[in-house]
Amino acid sequence: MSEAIEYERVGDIAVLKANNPPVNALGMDVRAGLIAGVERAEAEGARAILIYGGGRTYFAGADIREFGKPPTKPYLPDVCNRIEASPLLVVSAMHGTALGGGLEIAVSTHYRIAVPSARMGLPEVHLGLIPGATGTQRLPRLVGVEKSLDIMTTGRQINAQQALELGVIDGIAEGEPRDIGLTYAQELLDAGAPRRAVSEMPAPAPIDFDAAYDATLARSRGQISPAYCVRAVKAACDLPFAEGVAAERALFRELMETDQRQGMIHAFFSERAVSKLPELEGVAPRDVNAIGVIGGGTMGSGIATACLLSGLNVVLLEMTPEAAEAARGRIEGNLGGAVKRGKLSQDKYDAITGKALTLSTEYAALSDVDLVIEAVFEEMGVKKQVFTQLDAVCKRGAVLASNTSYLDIDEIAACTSRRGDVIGLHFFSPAHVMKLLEVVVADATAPDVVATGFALGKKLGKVSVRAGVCDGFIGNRILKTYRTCADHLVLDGASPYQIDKAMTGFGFAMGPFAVADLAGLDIGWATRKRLAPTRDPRERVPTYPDKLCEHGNFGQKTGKGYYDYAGGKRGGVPNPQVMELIEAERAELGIAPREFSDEDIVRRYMASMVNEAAKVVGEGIARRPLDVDMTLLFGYGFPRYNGGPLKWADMQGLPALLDDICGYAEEDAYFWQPAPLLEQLVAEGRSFDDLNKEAA
Ligand code: T1G
Repeated sequence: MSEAIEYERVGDIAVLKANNPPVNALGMDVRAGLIAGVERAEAEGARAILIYGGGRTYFAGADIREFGKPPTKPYLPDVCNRIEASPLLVVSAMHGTALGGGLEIAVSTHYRIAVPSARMGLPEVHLGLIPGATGTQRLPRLVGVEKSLDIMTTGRQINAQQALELGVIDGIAEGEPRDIGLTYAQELLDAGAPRRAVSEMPAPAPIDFDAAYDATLARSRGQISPAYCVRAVKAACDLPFAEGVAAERALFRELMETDQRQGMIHAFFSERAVSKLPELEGVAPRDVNAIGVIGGGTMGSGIATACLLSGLNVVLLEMTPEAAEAARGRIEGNLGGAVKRGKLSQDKYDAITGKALTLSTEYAALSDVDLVIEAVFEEMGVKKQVFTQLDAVCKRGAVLASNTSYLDIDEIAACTSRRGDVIGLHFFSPAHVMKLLEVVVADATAPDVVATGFALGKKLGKVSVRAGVCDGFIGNRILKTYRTCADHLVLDGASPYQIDKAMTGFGFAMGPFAVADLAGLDIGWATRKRLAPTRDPRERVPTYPDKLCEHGNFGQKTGKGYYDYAGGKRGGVPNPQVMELIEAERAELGIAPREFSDEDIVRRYMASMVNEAAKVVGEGIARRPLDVDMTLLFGYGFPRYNGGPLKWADMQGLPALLDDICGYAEEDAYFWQPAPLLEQLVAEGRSFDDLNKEAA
């Protein structure tokens, strides 16, 4: 018997306990162990079988590490069908997160009980797949088409109470899974309960599947697996069970071969790998219980909100009592949103805004905090003043962090007597919502301070990425390049609106010009002015965006930018002044505008992103290609099903991309200088993924 499934007899009940930490993934040994356990129970004359998970959870799904490799027997659908076909009464006792194949195993058993904290779901769409072990055929029989499609196409988890109300489980009981399972199985035996095979239940009532397919595709922003769920569930209505399972298998296998599946599984593992830094192994973070935040503007109050929501005490410093109260208002507004969304109880809201938050105008109030995050005006002189004060008042060992989005952390550290304690913690607005945190490591930053930055990121529920010091670190540096590429496309003939449409077609939620309107055009304007004195004369920099700002058009915050929001239409309508400015500039530059297809636009935009990303990795600003991928996914809305720009590049083929870049360089050699790392990988026939593997 495989130790992945431990076998035990308790009276008439055979107990199969999963023992495959950390999440009882349904790897080959587990699958084989389940079948062997069922067969042994039947051979020994048991009357019932109890299946549950040892450790932290019932089966959390198929073993994702097996995907992309040749499937090994026994296949999971066959395991599910074999469990259900047993003449014995088969019971599941569920805890933790029964997900994907885990829930498919559970609904193949005849009865299901769960502890109150159990959660379950079919999250396969988050991996670019659909449930592939009969879930699309059994769940609709249990809960109906519409409820099962909601669970499958969103991939969301449901809690035990919701599962009970839906009919996914039969009961909820306090206690250890083994104990509540044995009790329930014995009750069923004593009551003479019949086997209850879900596959023998009547096919679910159909819906308008064409409409459901189209609606699902429309809201999936280019991702295809949610709509494939609709096709699989349709098979559950149209076909006998066994044929429905075959139809599901065919759809599953089709998706297994897609780039979207590759991209999303890359994202799944990279999201976990990105905060695992070999150089931090064995390095203990410093204790952080009380945080100081300096500056209560949008960023400062967002950061304070994130810390408060994570149970940390916060001392927020502002210049005046009025500014401090305004910050409190922003924080209470942020928290109030969480209460409205049911993410925060009123009691917790009261505790946070009552005790955990302290406002002050005196630096002395920071004398006892463990870590300070500065979020004041983005000007080096102001930052240096703040850090000089912090150096004077903060206790020894306090970590001094700046939330700056591009300024030099080494220069900031140099104005203190404790350079080892200084680090960058770059949050993204809104800081209590956006998951990305760039942990910017300066030359002198101590390893335990880096570890503290990552520990804080984990506590705040962030995806933390280690970044080196350069203008814009990882994300904003790459953003500046692909935004410039978009500006060049506009000068040469494309319109901002065509570019936005092309990039939303690629999978971004918003195109670059709509994003600029959202963030505020004055930010880019200030950056261009800041960089102008040191700009290389070969750099093509359009002037139409500056003219747009000079007319007071800063985007959504002023009601007009690339788009005009006056009509209240979501997303606004094109602002006619923009094309006038663009056409005037083209005329001034003697540019005859040319046609670009959407494909041309995507190709250039992405080539510029990949090229700069390769420079960022090559220079060591990002440790690995996956660090760039996670930065773009969690901070810049890069479509998850493409895995990230460098995963996408690998799937496109690096030689073709390099050829494109060399071709574009003939038009503008300065902007399109190929990244040395990209040239090296192409010369050596390697991929960015190879670098990820080497760095693991
Ligand atoms: N396979 C392999 N490894 C897995 C895994 C899985 N399904 N789930 C987690 N891990 C690893 C993870 O990489 C990490 O490894 C460690 O376990 C802890 O995970 C046929 C096709 C269960 C909610 O999509 O959602 O079934 O980094 O850090 O925050 O229809 O893991 O320590 O080396 O995330 O407590 C469907 C995916 C699969 C569930 C726990 N199931 N996992 O979260 O820990 S497809 C899923 C999760 C499928 C069938 C289809 C979460 C979790 P390491 P963690 P956590």
